[in-house]
Amino acid sequence: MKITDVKIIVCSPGRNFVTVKIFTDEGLTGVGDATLNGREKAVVAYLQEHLAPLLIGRDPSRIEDIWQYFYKGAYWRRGPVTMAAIAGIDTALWDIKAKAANMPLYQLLGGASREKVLCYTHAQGTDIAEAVEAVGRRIEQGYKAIRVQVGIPGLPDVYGTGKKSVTNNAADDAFPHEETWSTSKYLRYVPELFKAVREAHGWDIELLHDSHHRLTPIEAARLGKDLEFARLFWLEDTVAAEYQEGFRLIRKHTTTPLAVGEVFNTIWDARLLMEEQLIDYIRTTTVHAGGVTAQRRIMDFASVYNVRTACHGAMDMSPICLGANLHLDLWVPNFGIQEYSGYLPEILDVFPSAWSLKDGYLHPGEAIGHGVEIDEKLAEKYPYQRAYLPVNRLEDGTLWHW
Ligand code: EZ4
Ligand code: CO
Repeated sequence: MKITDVKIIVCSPGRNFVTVKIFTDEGLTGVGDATLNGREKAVVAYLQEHLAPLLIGRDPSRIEDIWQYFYKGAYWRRGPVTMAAIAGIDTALWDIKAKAANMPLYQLLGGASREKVLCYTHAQGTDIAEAVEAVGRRIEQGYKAIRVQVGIPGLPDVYGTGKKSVTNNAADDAFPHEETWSTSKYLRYVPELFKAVREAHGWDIELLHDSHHRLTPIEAARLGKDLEFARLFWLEDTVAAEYQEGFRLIRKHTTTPLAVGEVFNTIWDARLLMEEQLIDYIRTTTVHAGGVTAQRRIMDFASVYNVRTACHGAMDMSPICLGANLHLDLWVPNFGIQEYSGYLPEILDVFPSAWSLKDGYLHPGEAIGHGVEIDEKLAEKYPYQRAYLPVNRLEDGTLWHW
């Protein structure tokens, strides 16, 4: 088999997605997600100008060699743009390989280790009462694990709670939306949130929380301690993860389980955290960590250190990324949980998907390949819109981590 064409498709059915579609001389095609929220066109240029031309005529079955060729062959390694581009190609190649084998992808990876994939979804409110109600609605929908975020009194809009943060879309004014942050206000309020959620909904539901990179290690340690009573499933992204040694300090102070890694793009970003068992869950995902090939390697490495998997799965990764993740999730022995924030109906129309959700569990489906396609005609109706993730400032104007 030979690769005959590579198409890079950009569409915006509610938010921007970059999709790689690979064509072969035997008529098989494969698709992969290459979306990098807010920097989509950088990945498109990387793919179009540098990678796609080097794929024509290659044997699509040589997935590992193609991965190494683009990773080592660039000389310039790692980074979110490079790795999202490689991921788009790699995921499309696994799709083709599984279709050629006439199997769902999870069968190629080693087969199912479980019947279904536990997921967590999001609930949020501008205040505690609203957040408690939102959790109740999610429980009624059958979810077994819920990430809860709340607005903080005195701060106009906070990560994960307002419309702007949820859509992450700045198309209306073409500048990133700006939020305001105060760590001391946040640290005082969050334990109140989880006290109220436990009082209202009891102990049978798994609860998670995301600090979105905003704390210092000692602040994260305090929050972890203050939340121990609530028995969280995890506390996510407490500190900006460039400073990985900071996790040693957090770990010494709290038994609240820790998750990190949605912005990681290689196995090396997670090495120290895993080797020293400083985290409990690794949040890398196929699109941002270099595709199925690289994500599988990270998952295997994690298993050596009792770290469990927890693929990032917010709406700004396309249903193709979720589909690929679900095949890995169904196979991986050290599975933890899969994030699922749901998709707008327009997105699901553009990306017909074999995966399904039932009673708080996902399943990749039995379609051959990874089971997600793109409706190119429909995608054309949703042209790219320039959009950014928000930025975040302290009350005195200092630019902070979003
Ligand atoms: O902010 O996907 O755990 N999920 C998250 C997400 C991220 C966005 C960034 O692109 O933190 O909501
Ligand atoms: Co997160």
